[in-house]
Amino acid sequence: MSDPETVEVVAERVARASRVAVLTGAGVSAESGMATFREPQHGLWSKYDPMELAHIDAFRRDPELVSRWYHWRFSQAAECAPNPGHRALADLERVLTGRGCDFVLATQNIDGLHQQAGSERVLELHGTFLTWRCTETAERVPLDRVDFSSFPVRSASGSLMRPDVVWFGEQLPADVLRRAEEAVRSCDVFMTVGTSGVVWPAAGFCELAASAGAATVEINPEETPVSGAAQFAIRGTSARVLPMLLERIVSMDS
Ligand code: BV8
Repeated sequence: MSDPETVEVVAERVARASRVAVLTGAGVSAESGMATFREPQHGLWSKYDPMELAHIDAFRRDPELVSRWYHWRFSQAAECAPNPGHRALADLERVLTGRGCDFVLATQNIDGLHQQAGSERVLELHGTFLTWRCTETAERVPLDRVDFSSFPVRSASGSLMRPDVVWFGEQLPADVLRRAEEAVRSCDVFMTVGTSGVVWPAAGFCELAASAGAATVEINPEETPVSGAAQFAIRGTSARVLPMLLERIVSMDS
């Protein structure tokens, strides 16, 4: 089936759905200028593997290096704005909830761009780098109140601070994971967008949705390890495909 035909079929499924769940990954932020995990990091950080730096053991071993990496990443993010893909997902949430459809967006991204675009029902599976927290007290501090004058980053009382993200080797927040799995198990349509499908437990969501009887859709320019569990594949970028999908859904009555 060609992409336009697939978009049409998927739009019909979504327009008729009572419950829709979407999972996003770094690919959705790529067209905002955010580097994905799989593409080589630029400049200073090109010699480091993000999968190794985004690990609790890396922070324990070298909190200064890991803190500098996150400082560099959100400094990059400060230049980035939501792209048409983020905005289409925010509009889709508004249209579908306005029609009485239950909509949940679970993201693996930590950049806050979905919320900036207007998405409200967002589950941040892997946390956010827009908040840091004290490793002693777990007190959370917004980015603009964190002291980055020296590294590693410390609180006023001198305790180590860390980004409020979930590192490899750490459990996802239990409540967030429970709500995401609940949405994935009970949805009529599940869309996985801009994710390589290699990071667990999110990597298991497409299979989980399919086995629960949902129509499953992958939106990604490339095939991924979850493509086999996706009933429909739209091989394109999220910034191009999502606005097209939204436009078709809006034109259809529920
Ligand atoms: C846990 C936060 C219990 C920090 C991140 C089962 C089997 C094997 C291993 C495991 C398993 N269960 C658990 C594990 C261990 C581990 C894991 O999954 N390892 C794998 C990788 C081998 N998981 C964990 O540790 C998780 N915790 O399960 O706790 C436990 C613990 C240990 C052992 C057992 C159980 C915690 C995982 C969370 C890690 N934190 N991020 C930070 O961001 O800095 S993950 C991080 O990497 C990102 O959040 C993101 O999720 C991931 C990268 O994935 P993507 O988002 O998909 O990005 P990527 O670059 O890979 O792909 C981009 C895609 O977009 C590509 O497909 C590309 O084609 C596409 N694309 C590009 N441009 C576009 C596009 N698509 C659309 N439009 C475009 N324009």
